Amino acid sequence: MIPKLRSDGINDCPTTLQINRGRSDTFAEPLKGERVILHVDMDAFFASVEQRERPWLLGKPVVVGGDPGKRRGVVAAASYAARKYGIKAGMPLVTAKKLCPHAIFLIGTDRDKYEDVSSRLLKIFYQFTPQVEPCSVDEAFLDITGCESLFGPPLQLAKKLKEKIETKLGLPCSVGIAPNKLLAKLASSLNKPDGLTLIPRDKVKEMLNSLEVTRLCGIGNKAARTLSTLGIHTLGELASYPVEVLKRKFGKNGEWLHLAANGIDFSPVISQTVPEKSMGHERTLPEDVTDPKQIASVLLALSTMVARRLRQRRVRGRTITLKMRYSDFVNLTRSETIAFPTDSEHVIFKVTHKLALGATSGIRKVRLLGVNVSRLTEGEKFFQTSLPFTEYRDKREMVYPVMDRIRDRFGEGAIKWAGAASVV
Ligand code: DCP
Ligand code: CA
Repeated sequence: MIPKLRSDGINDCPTTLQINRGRSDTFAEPLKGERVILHVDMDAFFASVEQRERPWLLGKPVVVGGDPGKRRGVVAAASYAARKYGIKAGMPLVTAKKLCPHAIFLIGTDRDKYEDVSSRLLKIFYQFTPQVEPCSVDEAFLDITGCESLFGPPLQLAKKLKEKIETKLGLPCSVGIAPNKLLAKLASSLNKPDGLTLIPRDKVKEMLNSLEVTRLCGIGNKAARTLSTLGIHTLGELASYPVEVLKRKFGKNGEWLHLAANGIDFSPVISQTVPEKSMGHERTLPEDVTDPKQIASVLLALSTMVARRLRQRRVRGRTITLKMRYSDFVNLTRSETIAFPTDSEHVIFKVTHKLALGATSGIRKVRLLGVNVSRLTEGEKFFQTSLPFTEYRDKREMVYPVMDRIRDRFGEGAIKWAGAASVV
């Protein structure tokens, strides 16, 4: 039986393994004849990067927020010392300040710094296996099946990886090892921070049994509320619940819930390959415009077209570029790189609109507008849906699949957002 998680997220379970430097008896051969998947997740990523630069902040409650104008004043990252006061990501900074007035509040606007760490991290992963699937700015899946002859058993490899990240980048991370991605992701979250957790196939039932359903990536609070009406609170209860009833209640997701609670997941690690370097659309306007509203409506339409193409190719991008040609044929391009890859028209629009506001005077006429998304990565939507709705996600994303299906059936111009120009 797994004891209940303590509020600080540390699990005392004897079948999970907290990293224990100097002890070799924890590195037994666990996963013969199975896929071996690692999930690496940096601990309190933005906060740890800031602490690394100011070592006197190590162990202190550190909160990284954004520029209040830009990020609506929410917590982006909280060090584990800050979390003891109840501070968590997404919380308004004012609330965080009330919970812990003596916390150190930093503004984390230097995205380039975090991205630089992110790409250095990726290079370290590739030293262990070519099968690497980054799934956010500070998380990745690594398929290390068959890597034993080079690095030893999975736990040993994971320990080497953690040590390399610590020596090269000076940052803490948590690693989960399991026979599939779903369980590896769960494992990395069980003993944060600085965790190293293995879920062997023969311990899945035991280790999942008493965990709350929301511990599993893909089961959000809304699903949990519906499940609780069925008397299901733990993964053990979900695993043994009749799948037919789940299907009636959740449609095709019912079957996924059943499989997931039983620790079954066949999704492959999709290593990062970039089929196209960027995707974009541009339009010469029927007449030159100065009105910011008209510019915004064209940008929304172009952002929607680009996002739809990204979704069709199942890729997402992080660098969003606005192109503008003025009536005197002078071209201007402005780019912004966001922390998480996106395929959301509203995220793309938000960025291009902001860039356009900085590049239009209301007097100079604009002749052409273009929207481009680059730094593309492949990946599974499933794991990205765990991101909260912040500047990286938009609630309207929930209707994208429906709108895409309408366009598939009736053509690109069949449906558009209110306020979007007709540019198809
Ligand atoms: N992030 C953000 N806004 C959010 C959530 C996250 O800007 N609402 C940024 C800051 C985080 C980074 O993304 O440091 C990684 O997000 P995680 O969800 O992995 O959270 P942390 O790494 O901060 O903490 P944990 O140790 O729980 O993984
Ligand atoms: Ca993290």
